[in-house]
Amino acid sequence: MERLIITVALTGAELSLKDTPYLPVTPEEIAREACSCYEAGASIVHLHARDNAGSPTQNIGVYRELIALIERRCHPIIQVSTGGAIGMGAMERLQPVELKPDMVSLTCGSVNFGDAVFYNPSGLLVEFATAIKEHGVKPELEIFDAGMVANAIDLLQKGLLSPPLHFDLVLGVPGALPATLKNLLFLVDSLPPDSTWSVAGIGRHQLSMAAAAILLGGHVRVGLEDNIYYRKGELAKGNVPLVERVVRLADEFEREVATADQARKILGLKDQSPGR
Ligand code: KMH
Ligand code: ZN
Repeated sequence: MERLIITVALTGAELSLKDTPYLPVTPEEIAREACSCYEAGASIVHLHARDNAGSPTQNIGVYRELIALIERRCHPIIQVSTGGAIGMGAMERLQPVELKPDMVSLTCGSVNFGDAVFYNPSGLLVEFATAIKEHGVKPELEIFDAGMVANAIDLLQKGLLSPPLHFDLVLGVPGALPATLKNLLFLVDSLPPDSTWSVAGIGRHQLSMAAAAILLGGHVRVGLEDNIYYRKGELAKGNVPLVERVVRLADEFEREVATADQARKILGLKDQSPGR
C-alpha cells in the first residue's frame, strides 16, 4: 500500500477558546503547533488564519505571516482553506490563493452545517476552480455529501481540474453525510479512477474513520478543526496527540507514514511552491 499521508487541520474557523483551551489561535501558536505535528508525522497542514482578536480571517497578509512563521521552522505541505468561516463572502474566502500555497481546499457544493449553511453554489465553484487553476495550485476537493462528487466531476469535465484529483471525504458534519463505513465505501467507489483521497471523521468519528482509511489505502485527516476530544469526555490536549494516535495505528497495521517529500510525490506536487 501507498505510504499514509496524515493531514492535520489545526484550528478551523468555527471554534473558539471557549470550546477548548488547547486551540492554537495566534499565528505564532498555529505555526508552533504545525511544526510539532509535522515532527509527529503530519505531512500536510490545513490552515485557517485568525486576526489579533482571535476571529477567523482570510486576510492575505495574515496568511503570509503565518506561512512564513511555519516555513522558518519546518517544511510541511501547506494547504490553505478557501472555505474560510461560515458567512464569509466568496471573494473574501478566495484571497489566499494568490499566495500560491502548495494546496488549497475547495468544497464542492453547498451543505447544511448544523444550523447554518455552508454556501458553495455552482457559479462559486467555477469561479474558485478557475482561480485555483490559474494560480497553479492543487486543490483538495472537500466532499461533505454524496452529490459533491458529481459536482467535482462536472468541474473536471469543464477542464477546471487536472487529474489525478485529490479528495477529502468529510463525514459526520451535522446536516451532511453521516460517518459510516457504508457511506465511506460508497464515496470511495464513486471517485474518478487514479484519485487519491483522505477521510476526515467529525467529532467522535475521527478515530474510526482514520482506522478505516488506513485499512482501505486512503489517507487520514485529523485535528481540532474536526474534533476537539481525545476520547469521550476528555479534550485532546492539542493536535499532536491526535496525530500521534494515527501514527501508532498506522504502525500497528504496518502502514508506513509518508514524510512531506513522499507525500508531495504521491500527490504530484512540485518540490517547492512557486512564487512564495
Ligand atoms: N469552516 C467551514 C465552513 C475548508 O476549510 O475548506 C468550512 C471549512 C472547509 O473549514
Ligand atoms: Zn477547514
